[in-house]
Parts: sequence; structure tokens; C-alpha cells
Amino acid sequence: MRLTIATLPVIMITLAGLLGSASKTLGATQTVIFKSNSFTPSSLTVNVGDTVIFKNQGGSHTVTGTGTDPFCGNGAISTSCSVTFNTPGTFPYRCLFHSSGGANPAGMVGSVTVVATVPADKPNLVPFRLNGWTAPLVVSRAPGNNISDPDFFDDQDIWVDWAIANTSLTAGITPRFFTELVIDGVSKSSWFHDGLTPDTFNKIEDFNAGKLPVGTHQFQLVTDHTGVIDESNEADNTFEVDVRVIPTFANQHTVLVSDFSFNPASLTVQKGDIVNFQIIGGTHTATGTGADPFCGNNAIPTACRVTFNTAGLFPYRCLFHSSGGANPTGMIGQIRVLDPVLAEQAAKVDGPYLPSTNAVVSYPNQTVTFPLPSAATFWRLQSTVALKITQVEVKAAAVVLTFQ
Ligand SMILES: [Ca+2]
Ligand SMILES: [Ca+2]
Ligand SMILES: [Ca+2]
Repeated sequence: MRLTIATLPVIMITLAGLLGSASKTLGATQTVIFKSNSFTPSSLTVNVGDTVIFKNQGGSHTVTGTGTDPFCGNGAISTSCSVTFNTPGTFPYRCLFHSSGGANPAGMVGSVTVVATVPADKPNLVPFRLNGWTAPLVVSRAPGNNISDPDFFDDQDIWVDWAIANTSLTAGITPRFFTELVIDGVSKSSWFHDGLTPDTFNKIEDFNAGKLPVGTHQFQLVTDHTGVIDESNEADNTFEVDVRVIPTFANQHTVLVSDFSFNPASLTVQKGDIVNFQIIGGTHTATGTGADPFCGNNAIPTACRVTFNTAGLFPYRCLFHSSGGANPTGMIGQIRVLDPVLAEQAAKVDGPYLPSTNAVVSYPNQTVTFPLPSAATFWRLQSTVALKITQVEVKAAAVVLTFQ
């Protein structure tokens, strides 16, 4: 494909309907003259759907099919008759009075050959992924690239690239048509194209779609959204992508590092948060034992700063003051990183779970009653979202928890 850039932002939706679609072509009509013991032309080729008029210019004749088409039947045609051909094939006919019979009659004979019409090639517009792009519609945190980012902060502009192509190798487009960017069902912008030659694309790079509130948003690229162009496929003109927007967090947390503990040893943060590991005594490392390296294997000089951009549970330890292995003991800690959008969805859709009883808590202000644990057993409260329990009430045979 060659590069064509011919697009400018414009909103001109009212063109819809002014440019109609191509009308269906009606069958053509052809004429065969018969007189003096001959049909002229005796051999005729027509398209499916065409009609042939047989006109008598002298004498008494029939126009009688000798194959699968009856033509005008066995009766003499005094002036004219017509036959419409809807099936491809070769159809012989003759005059019963002036030809021999049999499989290959001679004399006053003719034939009509009917060929299937080949529909004219049509253009086809599609959202199109260019080489080096991650999708036909790219959403990025910054301009200057063609790589989609997985999510966005709510104080960040969203930069859009898109491309559409006419994938037909032969059929070009002449009239002006439009491509639209739709966000959450609302038109964000529309661009026009003044035609598009075969096997060619148009693109827009680094359109600033602005900021969006926290949540999941649907971006749609729709080409020929006003329906101006008659295409071979009208069902492949849309590309959709979900865009996740998460809150901007400049939240900072501090873990105090001393002989021989991290304080707090267990900390919950949100995606994007920063944790400062601050030495207040001794020589220690904060070394990740899971997917996050934390501060690495070297002793922390005075402080070390780690940003957590991935949701999950990340353990760490001091290399000098803990055991190794899969489950180290001693001077260890963990950071749980929550994904605020996922947490919000989980709270709305499912609520947190209490797996031991399969109870579902839909807070706020929800009270859940559990039977008292039997001797030497315990309850474990496990939740997919951050919960706050505002009251624990121990009764004779039950525990009542109230969630904020
Ligand atoms: Ca199409
Ligand atoms: Ca870009
Ligand atoms: Ca169309």
C-alpha cells in the first residue's frame, strides 16, 4: 500500500442521505428478426435477466425451443413474441415449419447464449492496522508513537491514531466520505476523505481526545459512518477498543526499616503509588522475592523509592536478616497493590466474598452473621476489595460483622 494523507478534521454529518446509493441495473432488451426462413442474428449472446424480442417481418414461422427453454412455443408468431432469460446456458430454437427435427436440426434455426453478469467490483473501506501499529485505532498516553497503552490516568490526555483503507485492488472511491471517532456512543470528531484510490489508506496520528473520568470507556472508529459509499462489505467498517482510565495517585507511603523489621510489614497501596523505604537503623536490603525487585540486592543507603504500577501481591525481605527459599522467615514484608478500577467493578458486581461460608457481602452498611468458629479453628476474611469493618459483635453462638 502506498501512503496517502488527505484528511482534515471536519464535521459535516448533514451530507448523509444527499448522496444516494447506486440503483440496480435493469435487464437489457435485444431483438431477433425472422423472415424468409432465417433468424437474424441466428446466434445471440445476452446477460441473465435480458429479454429477446422476436419480430416477424414476413412469412409464417414459429420460434420453438429445442432445448430446455420453450421460447415462444409451437404456434406461429404473426407479429412478435418475447422471451426473458433468467438462467445461464445455451438455448437452441427453430421454426417448426422451416427446419429439420432431430437432435441437430438444420434450416431455420438459431440459438441464444445466456451469460451470468459479473457484478462490478466495489470498494471496501475498513479500519486498517498499519505496519508497526498495535491496532487500527491506537490510544496512547503520549504523542509520537503508534503503540496502545493498557490504561490511562484521569489527568492524562489520550492520544489517538487511526487508519482506514480501501482494500479493493481495482475499485476506487470518488465521492467525499467520512470517518468518525466515537467515545462512549458520542461522536468525538469526524474527518472527511475526498475519495480513496484502490489499495490505499488514510491515517490520522496524534489526535488529542482529551481526558476522561475514571472508568472504562469505549472508543469506536467508524469509517463511512454516513453511508455514502456502496461497498462490497458494509459490516466491517467499525473497530472498537476499551480504554481504562484509573485515578491519578501521587500517594506516597513510608516503610521504616530497622533492626529487624519492616514497619509496617504489610502495606496495601494503589496502582501508581510510591513507597519509600526509610532506614532508621542497621544495614538492610529490601529485596523482592516475587515479581517486583523492590530495591534490589544492595543495602539501602538511607532510603529507596519504589513505584508500583502493577496490581498484585509483592513479597520482599532483607537478604541479611531472613531465611531464603520459597517462604522466607525473619525480616520480611509485603506490598499489596490494588487496581482501583478492578476494585470498583468487583464491589459493584460481585461484592467481596467470604469463601468459608460462600457468603457475599454487598456493602455499605451490610451486616453479616456467622456461626462462632469451633474450638481451635479460625475465620479468615478474604476480600477482593478493600473493606472496612465498623463493628464486630460476638454473641452466644454467632459473630456479627458490620461493613462500612
Ligand atoms: Ca467495509
Ligand atoms: Ca500516536
Ligand atoms: Ca458504506
